[in-house]
Amino acid sequence: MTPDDVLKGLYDETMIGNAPAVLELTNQGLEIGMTPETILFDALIPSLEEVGARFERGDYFVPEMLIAGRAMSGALDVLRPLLVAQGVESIGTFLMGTVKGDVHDIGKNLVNIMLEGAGFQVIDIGVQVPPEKFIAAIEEHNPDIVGMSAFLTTTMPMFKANINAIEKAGLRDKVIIMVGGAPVTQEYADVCGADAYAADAATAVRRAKELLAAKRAS
Ligand code: B1M
Repeated sequence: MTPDDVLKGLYDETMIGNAPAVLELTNQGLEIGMTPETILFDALIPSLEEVGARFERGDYFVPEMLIAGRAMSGALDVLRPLLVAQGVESIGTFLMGTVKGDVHDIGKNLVNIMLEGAGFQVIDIGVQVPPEKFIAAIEEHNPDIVGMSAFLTTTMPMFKANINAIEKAGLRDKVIIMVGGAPVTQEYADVCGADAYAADAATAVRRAKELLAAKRAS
């Protein structure tokens, strides 16, 4: 099998949510020397983007999105240890959650993997996280950065609700707040009062490092 066969197979099998085939192809790709990044960015993510486009056109429904998402998550489990730096000393703590009302977690998990790969200690508090859970986790873990993901236009307002609650709890000055997720924009992040926005996992890592350096310098 050539790398192109693997990429095409991964794209097609993710699209139809064939989790065993996606797992098998991921392992085969790695065996023939493909990088985890190639598998992720040249096959898995484009395939999920097409799944979303089909859903928008009415060609796919929630079950199809669900099984495609599960197939991608299975591959991420294999890629995670390869993308995450081993034995690196933590450069900072990043608390991450998907906001209340939102169950999407693939993008959040990918950002987490990249952050861990860059040396952050990531505390993932899961999906559908209400403001009080963010606050309890900040009090417990004392993170440098709090990350919030939202993937629906209907759940994006939870950023502001969370930030208000963090302010009310007297914790706003202690943490940097970063937001992201498919429908989020820099303008929306500014309106919510977040300190930073990132459109993708690589940018999230870069912004996190910049913000941390600025915080430590001040
Ligand atoms: Co949903 N869904 N979904 N879905 N789903 C989207 C998001 C949608 C865009 C599809 C579409 O219409 N094209 C649409 C939202 C439209 C909108 O509001 N703008 C949508 C909808 C409508 C829904 C439901 C309402 C459908 C319904 O029930 N009628 C429902 C809502 C459920 C809920 O949350 N309450 C729903 C359900 C689901 C499933 C459960 C079936 C499944 C989720 C499985 C899971 O996550 N475990 C699912 C899926 C798979 C998708 C799509 C197809 C794929 C999402 C994904 O994983 N993308 C998605 C379509 C799409 O995005 N094209 C869609 C890959 C991922 C790597 O990218 O998530 O963008 P992304 O993450 C990126 C960046 O956003 C960024 O970095 C990541 C990596 O580069 N990022 C951050 C993310 N978090 C960040 C945080 C940061 C910084 C950057 O700082 C803290």
